[in-house]
Amino acid sequence: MNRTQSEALFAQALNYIPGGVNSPVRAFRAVGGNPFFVNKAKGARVWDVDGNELIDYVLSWGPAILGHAHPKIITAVQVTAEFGTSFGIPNPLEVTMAKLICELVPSVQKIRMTSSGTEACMSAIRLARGFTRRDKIIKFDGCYHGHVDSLLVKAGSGALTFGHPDSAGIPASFTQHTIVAPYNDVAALKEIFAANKDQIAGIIVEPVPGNAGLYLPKPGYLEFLREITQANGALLIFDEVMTGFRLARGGAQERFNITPDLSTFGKVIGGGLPVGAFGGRAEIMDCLAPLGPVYQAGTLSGNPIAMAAGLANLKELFDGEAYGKLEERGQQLAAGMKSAANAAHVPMQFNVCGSMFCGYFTSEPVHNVADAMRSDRERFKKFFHGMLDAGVYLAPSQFEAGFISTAHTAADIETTVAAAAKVLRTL
Ligand code: KE4
Repeated sequence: MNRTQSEALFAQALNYIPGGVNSPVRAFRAVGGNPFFVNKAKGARVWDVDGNELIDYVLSWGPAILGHAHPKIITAVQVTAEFGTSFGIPNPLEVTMAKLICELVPSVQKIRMTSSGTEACMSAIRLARGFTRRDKIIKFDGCYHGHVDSLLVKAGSGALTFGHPDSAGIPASFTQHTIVAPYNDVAALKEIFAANKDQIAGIIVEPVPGNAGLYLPKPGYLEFLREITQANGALLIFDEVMTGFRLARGGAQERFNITPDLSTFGKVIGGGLPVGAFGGRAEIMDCLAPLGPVYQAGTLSGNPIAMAAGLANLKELFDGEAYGKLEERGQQLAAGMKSAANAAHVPMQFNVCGSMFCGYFTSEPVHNVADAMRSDRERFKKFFHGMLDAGVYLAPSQFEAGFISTAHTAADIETTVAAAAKVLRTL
């Protein structure tokens, strides 16, 4: 595949941008080779600057749930931008967005917009600490909640990919109140609560972790998290930046029927523009400035264009059969990948939840990050590049989830599986 333009751009980028990228996972460090550059995307496809067409399963890491450049989103952005790009003054779209999310997610009685998922998660844990007047926060190994200083401890996503989950530049004092627990492990969490009686402000968790690949909560596990936080006066914070409005209209909390105290959102609610949000019980949210003592702010929070794009994304999602289609495609991809791996005699675990998925090269099931770390990453690298050369763009790391949009057709999935069948035979 000709990538001359991309190579030239990457060489240039390296002179001005650390690692040539504005976010580490884009750098292909986990799979080798250099990233390609994209300047056009439509539906389930992206085109790189050399004109190569790719079926895209990254979808900007989740926001493009309707596929890229959906006409309703493009129009919403164009029409809104005509009247200004940012006011720093309340605008009607912020109210429309807040009202819609509160209607769709029963656990959210009030919500505050931010400009990224990181900000949303950082603000949610500050709020949990302010509301409970406790300091300790529990997170799970392999889960990623953005590059929040106190949460970059055994993080997932890029941090995990680079194999040193704890980042440089974070004083030990910043993480002394962060406790890391193994995901899907009931006994371990019981011990942690017993050893930290009345000191835990909250648990922040990806209800379906998508930052060490993808694995699911074991049956009853999320219910257990709800019970143990309730019993200990700690808050349950669902980080739904990735799962929100993707795994169901009301997110993972609807799919698994759990009511968290706080939730964070991002990605889909911005329709591809910079956005995040955190929301939950009114008595907790009302601790936020200007009402309460927990400070939180943002110049572009509730930006009118991001709101317009997000509202267009959500409204289009909620009309018609979008969620049925996403479920169908996810099942079709999983079935196809599993049979292709069996036919090629390649051990593969293919985890799927709705329109999120991840294939691990291992014969053992993957229920947590320790299982994920045992997969064959060399095989993953070869598979990634084989699929890329076949015109299919998968996430450039074993420790990332893949995403399907409503623009992915059954034929696209068939094409993907056929390509995988060929590549798997070469592994
Ligand atoms: P942002 O700050 O990147 O908008 O959101 C952080 C975040 C928070 N919570 C969850 C569950 C997330 O998945 C993320 C960000 N996801 C990564 C993909 N694994 C973003 C991609 C990147 O870092 O470039």
